[in-house]
Amino acid sequence: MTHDHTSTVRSVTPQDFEIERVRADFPVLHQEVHGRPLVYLDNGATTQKPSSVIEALERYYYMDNANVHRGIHELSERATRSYEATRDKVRAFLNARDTREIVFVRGTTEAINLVANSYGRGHLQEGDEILITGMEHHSNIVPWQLLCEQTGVKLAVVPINDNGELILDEFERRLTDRTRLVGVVHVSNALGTINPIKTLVRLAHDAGAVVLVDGAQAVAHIQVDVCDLDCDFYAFSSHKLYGPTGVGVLYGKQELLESMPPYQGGGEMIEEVTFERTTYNRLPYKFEAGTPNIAGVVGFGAAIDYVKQQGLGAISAHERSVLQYATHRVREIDGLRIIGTAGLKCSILSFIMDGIHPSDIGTLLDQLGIAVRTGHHCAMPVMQRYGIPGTARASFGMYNTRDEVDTFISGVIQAKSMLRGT
Ligand code: C6P
Repeated sequence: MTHDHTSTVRSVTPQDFEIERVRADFPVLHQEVHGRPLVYLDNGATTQKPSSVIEALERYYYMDNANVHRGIHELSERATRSYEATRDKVRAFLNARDTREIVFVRGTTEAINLVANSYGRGHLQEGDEILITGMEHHSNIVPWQLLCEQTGVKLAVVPINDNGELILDEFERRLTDRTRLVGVVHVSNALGTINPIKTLVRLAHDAGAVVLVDGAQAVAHIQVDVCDLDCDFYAFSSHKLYGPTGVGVLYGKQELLESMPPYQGGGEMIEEVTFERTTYNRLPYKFEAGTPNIAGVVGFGAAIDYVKQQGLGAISAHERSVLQYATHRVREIDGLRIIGTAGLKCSILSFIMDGIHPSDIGTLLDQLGIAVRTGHHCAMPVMQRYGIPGTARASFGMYNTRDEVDTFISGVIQAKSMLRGT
């Protein structure tokens, strides 16, 4: 398997990263929970926000609040400028060619639903197939199932091996001349596996299929270059990239977005409306019906600035060293099994413990001020693959430290001895 995605990660040593300075930028981290210093290890669910993002939201509502693209007054111009400035920041962040390829949506989920509804209904028909993988989040499964029910398109799934890696031979075997679309997660939220997107895109294109990448768990950890990956669609959420909730991005190649019908109808997405006929606005506005989450988009711009300031290369190197350390340390715990042991992983450490339900571990860790997520992580087929009800999951962000890992390990050991009496 070619591990092509690493090529864009700058080589930086963890020492370059001034962790205490970074932590000082995140007010929420500096509190006690149940009488203990908060150890926030639920970054896969959502990341915390630096002061600069919170201040951007506040500044927008204090000074600039207005609707975008509509008014000729000063506030509307300011709001529009900030909103569109974020679009250009996202374009640069993804190395997309043009801002017309950047559509603002509510989040990854909405971005995938947009493609399923618009591209799917416009371009797919009975007899066609959609190929996804066995490690997808529900939001990259259910929209395709809905489309299949409505159109007679078939859904095929590529299995994963025991380490939680995609079986590449099976991918190639299931990729046929009927496959019209491939939906694949960049980084699995349940396992941490990093998929070889560039290779998958090349294979899919050779077979004549377009590729949608679910980048929800990737963008905060890996430098994404959509031109280099050559993917057709890339979806992600601001809130997992240190930005506000309620904002996400659908990147789409311009010619594909041009060929797609609108997803929702309403204000903003039209050029001219009569009762007989409506013509649509140009890209990307054709896909942005109604008043968007303007404040959220402005805050998202500040989040991208912040991440760029720290440098994704430095963030990745730091997080890699924290994940390696945590992986090494949990292996010391008897009866603990890591779920997701792929050769290439980032940010996520999922595990189960003999005879203990994951939610009991989560509840006890919470009492110690340690926030992890437990359950199926909206990836039930992954749990079915391993024959388990769920996992406990620690997911790391740029501000997590080895000391926090030590606290987490002591917490897991304590939880184990309380629950098992060993
Ligand atoms: N995963 C987690 O704790 P939204 O909710 O639209 O921002 O993102 C959905 C989504 C899509 N794909 C992947 C790979 C994801 O991890 C998520 C969100 C969270 O793992 C909440 S379930």
